Amino acid sequence: MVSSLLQARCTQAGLGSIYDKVLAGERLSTEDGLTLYRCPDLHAVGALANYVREQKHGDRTYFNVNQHINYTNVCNKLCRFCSFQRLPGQEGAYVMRPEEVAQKIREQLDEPVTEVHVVGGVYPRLPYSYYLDILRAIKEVRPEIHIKGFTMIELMQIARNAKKPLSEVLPELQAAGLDSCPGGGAEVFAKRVHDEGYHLKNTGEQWLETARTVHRAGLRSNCTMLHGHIETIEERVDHLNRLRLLQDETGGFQTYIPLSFHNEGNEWSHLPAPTALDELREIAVGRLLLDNIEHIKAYWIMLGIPIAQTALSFGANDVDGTVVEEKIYHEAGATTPQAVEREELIRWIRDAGRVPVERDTLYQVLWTENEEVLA
Ligand code: V47
Repeated sequence: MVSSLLQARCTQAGLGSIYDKVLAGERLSTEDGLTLYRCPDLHAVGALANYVREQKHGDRTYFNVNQHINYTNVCNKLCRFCSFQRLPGQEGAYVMRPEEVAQKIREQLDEPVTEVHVVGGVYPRLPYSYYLDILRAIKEVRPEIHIKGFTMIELMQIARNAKKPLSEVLPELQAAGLDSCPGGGAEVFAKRVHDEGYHLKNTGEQWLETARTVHRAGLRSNCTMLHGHIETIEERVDHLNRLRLLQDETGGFQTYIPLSFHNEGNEWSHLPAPTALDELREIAVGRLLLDNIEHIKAYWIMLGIPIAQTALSFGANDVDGTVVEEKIYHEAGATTPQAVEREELIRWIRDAGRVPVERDTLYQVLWTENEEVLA
């Protein structure tokens, strides 16, 4: 949108001073964040976020060819929003042996997969050696693959099992094959939400401290916020502020992914799930408040394809990847496919009026049909 039109739209929507700050490259405040959440004109919020997206990335929209491995669903954290977890011995509980993990990688050898996303439940009976073994098993089958593995909560448990500080464990995980970390498990940092929804899990402070240690070890990671359940907009802005502060300090976050609550098969099934409009607003607010995080991901598995496409005009510049066998959202009621072909992903991005760019996990460009967009 031409900036005078955008200015008029924002002024009309009560976002005049936020528009001025965004154009001047000034950081938005907590109050600005609340204004963006309260603004009835979602399209004005989205247009402003789209302006920032296009300033930073033009039409470029990143995707990768990736595979998910959820090595266990056994978990002792009993998070009320989670549909994936099982207790030991419960029907459907599983732990994959390292050979089974290797087999999953082997099954995709004919595909141009560049990343494997490895996460699981927190199961304290798994010895430290198990985690090293699954990393090694993956790299043995596909040495060049990038392993994006273990959320902050898994890393805390791995260090506990290793009986060593995380700063000593990380180099060993890296030597076994770990290349970066995903952004899950952050939920909402506020203590009230933590205590009501996931009191056995790491606190917000512990998640942030673990991410700090990960970044200091030279690993990049992503970050998330699980929105649309019992949290307030004040608690969302607080969460985003805390991510922004840590990013100022470490610069280690690559991508922010707002995760929208899915309400099937968990203890919060009575709560209404967020609407498409809530999801688009979350993408836009993330883009506007997180001025120091380069990439905003519209995770298509969670949003569905039409909303992910729309999100590409509300601030998002990444759609995640081909995925291959997503479990966490499908247990919670997602109706999207569990995987998509690379060509189809490219077509969706094109159909949304953007230019597809295949990346590796660290955003090195691997392919694009239009080199001009990279200039
Ligand atoms: O940690 C669990 C969330 C996360 C539900 O880093 C739920 O590139 C909604 O973090 N409704 C896992 N959310 C997914 C995740 C992720 C996904 C894609 C890419 C990346 C990345 C990270 O999903 C969990 C939790 O925060 N979650 N249950 C649910 N019912």
